[in-house]
Amino acid sequence: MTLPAAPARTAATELFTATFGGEPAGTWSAPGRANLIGEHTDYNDGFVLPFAIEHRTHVAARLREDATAIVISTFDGDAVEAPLSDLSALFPARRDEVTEWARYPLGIAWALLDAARRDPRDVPGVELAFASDVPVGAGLSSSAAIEGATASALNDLWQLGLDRVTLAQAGRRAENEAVGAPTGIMDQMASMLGQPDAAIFLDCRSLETQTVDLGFTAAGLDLVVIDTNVKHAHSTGGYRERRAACERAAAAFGVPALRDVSEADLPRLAELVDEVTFRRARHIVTENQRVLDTVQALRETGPRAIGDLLVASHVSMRDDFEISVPELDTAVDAALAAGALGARMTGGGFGGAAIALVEHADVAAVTDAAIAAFAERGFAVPTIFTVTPSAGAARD
Ligand code: GAF
Repeated sequence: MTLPAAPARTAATELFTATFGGEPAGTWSAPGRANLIGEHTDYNDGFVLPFAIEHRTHVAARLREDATAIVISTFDGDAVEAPLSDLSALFPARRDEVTEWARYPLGIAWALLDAARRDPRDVPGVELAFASDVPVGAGLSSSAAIEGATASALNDLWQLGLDRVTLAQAGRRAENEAVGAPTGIMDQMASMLGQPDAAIFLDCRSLETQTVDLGFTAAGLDLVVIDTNVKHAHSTGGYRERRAACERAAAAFGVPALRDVSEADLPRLAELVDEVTFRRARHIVTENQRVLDTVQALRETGPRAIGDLLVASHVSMRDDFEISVPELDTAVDAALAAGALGARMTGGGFGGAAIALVEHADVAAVTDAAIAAFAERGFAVPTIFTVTPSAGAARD
């Protein structure tokens, strides 16, 4: 598929030429994602409904004569170099020796070779130059975009023949073991499998997916992102702690994952765990049901029917899972007060962005309301833009 030339694509190519000389063999790209609903359900074997956005990370890439991987990006000036045969010693044990951003592409190289059962000595080295227009730390998964772009490029250049789900699994492994963030697989699947004007309904246990038409444009709606500019990182405490609470609750209930607990089971679970652990679990159990209800509402009625589900999801994250921050609550409240049909924080939480489903004619009012509400509370100015459900990873 041919994508229109994006500024980041040009920047990646220019960085490639300035660093390595000559032309890349090609450029590949993968998108960030917004999650419509289904938060923290992925690592509980549950359901999610994300969609890829038009913001992409591009990589200009070429094989080398030797067996070295060299990566460079516009977001961190210095090139990072590693012999391919060293990758399995570096990851995961010695990942701290690798510059933080470079753990993503080098981690992908490691995870892909392992998934393809290829000896690193049997593949040529690579030169990779990255540029991105996915906002970093905004909860729009800039990390899955780097992983997806790298995985697509290396899968083609090394002729590994891996399918998209396997590429997504390699991305998650790189994120978990090479970067050290204990995330689920939602972001990588959304970035690999995204479709224009549709969300990806993913069962995180079976990894089966269905495409769900969103039809925002046809319904006269826009999906507005309100990036609070409060940065978050999932390798740090809060995300890990929430995950541990979910695992505790599942173990207390005697099931492999909270996917196996229904709303009817909640009173019994309440007797088995402490109050905080119970609320963490209740978020997951009710959020799984909200994903199923959202898919049904989209299919049977259309996007105007999902506003209340988005709001209920936010309330659950704010009060039960406690991963919102005042800036996200302010964004959601301001958007709703200005007429949004629904709004919620998106992504892992502790910062990042909220999304709001808004009548096309109300986008300016929602934008103004959010900016005014942030100013009133003395918060940093939010970055506000609309996103369009877009295609997944591809050779450009
Ligand atoms: C982050 C993680 F990377 C995802 O796997 C998911 O858990 C999400 O937070 C919360 O839904 O984006």
